[in-house]
Amino acid sequence: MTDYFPGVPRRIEYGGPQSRNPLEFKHYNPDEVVAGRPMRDHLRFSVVYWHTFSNPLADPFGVGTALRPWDDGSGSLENALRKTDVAFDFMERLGAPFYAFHDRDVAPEGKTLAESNKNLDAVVARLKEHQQRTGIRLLWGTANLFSNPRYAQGAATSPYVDVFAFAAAQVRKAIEVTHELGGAGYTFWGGREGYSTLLNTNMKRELDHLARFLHMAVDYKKSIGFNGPFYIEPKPKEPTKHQYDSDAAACLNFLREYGLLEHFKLNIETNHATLAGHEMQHELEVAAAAGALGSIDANTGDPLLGWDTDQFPTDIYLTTRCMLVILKMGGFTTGGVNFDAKVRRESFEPVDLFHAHIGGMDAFARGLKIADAILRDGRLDAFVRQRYASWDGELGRRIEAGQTTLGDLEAYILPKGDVPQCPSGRQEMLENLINEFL
Ligand code: XLS
Ligand code: NI
Ligand code: NI
Repeated sequence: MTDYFPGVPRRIEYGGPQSRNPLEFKHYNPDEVVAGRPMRDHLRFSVVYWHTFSNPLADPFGVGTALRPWDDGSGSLENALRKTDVAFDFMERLGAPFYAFHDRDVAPEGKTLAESNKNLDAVVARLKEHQQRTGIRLLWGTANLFSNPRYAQGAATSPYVDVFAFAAAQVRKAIEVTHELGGAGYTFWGGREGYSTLLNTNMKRELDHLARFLHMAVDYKKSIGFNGPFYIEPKPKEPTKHQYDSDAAACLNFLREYGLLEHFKLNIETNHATLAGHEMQHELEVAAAAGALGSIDANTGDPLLGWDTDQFPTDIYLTTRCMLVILKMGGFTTGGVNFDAKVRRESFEPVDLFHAHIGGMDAFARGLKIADAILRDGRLDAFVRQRYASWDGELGRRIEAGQTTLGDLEAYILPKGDVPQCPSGRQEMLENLINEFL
């Protein structure tokens, strides 16, 4: 096979923090044990097919700039097959243990659903060979229910029943091939499941349909013996004005309301959290508190651009806070750190794909080491424990156990007159404490 990455070594090595080689890891050392597990198993890095191998780097003001010499832009099956070879070459050099794809990233859409399925089967056979040869695994699969014009008004929430049926058939196939490839999970991102205006929208009916759609997916998953979790990926807007899966709390409420919670976890994406007006740590904690933190789409936005710029994460403060939540929940099981991120339009060369992933992997490796050090140090946790210590007394325990009434609490507090001054929250001290470890 042609070497499409000249100058890039067959394997990106760990050079250590002193290395000045842009094609070496400074912090990601896959075999190094942190908090009882090798870094590789903590982080479970995954490369996304769509941004890394299928994104031409266009923006609303200009065409794609990406130089991808292996891609003839033809949309032929042959081109798609060649792309799989390059994708696995890339992932092998990077040492990424996982990847993720949409059905339409890997195989061209045909004129009919049957033709699209046939294309997909051909590519999946090749992906399977590559997986077996390299040991690289599928973190999750998904269906693209947003690019084709038929989905302009939604897929599972389309006002038109034939569109719903088409989407259902497409998802059936996407779950089937995910299972065929041994995928660890399957993701639903509701790209166009929302609205542009409520004037033409029956929201209640659309939400009922979405729930029916997901229930059928659960039934199908059981019928073929696919045991991986389903993930919902929250995002509040873009492309629609309002997406129903707007944030972690909204997703959890929807899943509970429709009796779907036991079948789903959440796949939390940093830039989506920002668009929802939350910090990533907030979204992770909401999901983790519900026992539903499944996986993350690791990227970041630009604070000065209010859209889903999907940049590679390089901010150590951000990755540290992600890893604090993930370590505290005991680490990933089926999920991982999936780079749903793209290089900038200005970074159009193939080697930029390496720089981007190496930087993201190093940022998460550092975040992991720093979070582990903060947890071992224990002062942060001790502070939070102490802050709630009054709840560990007799009264707190009784309230938490549901053994008190408002009247009991009135009888308790009345003789005291008022509550004495509460201790300081010490935010600045704790921010400084985190910085000790950075
Ligand atoms: C888009 C989403 C998408 C999902 C997969 O904003 O992040 O890439 O992860 O459909
Ligand atoms: Ni995503
Ligand atoms: Ni996104």
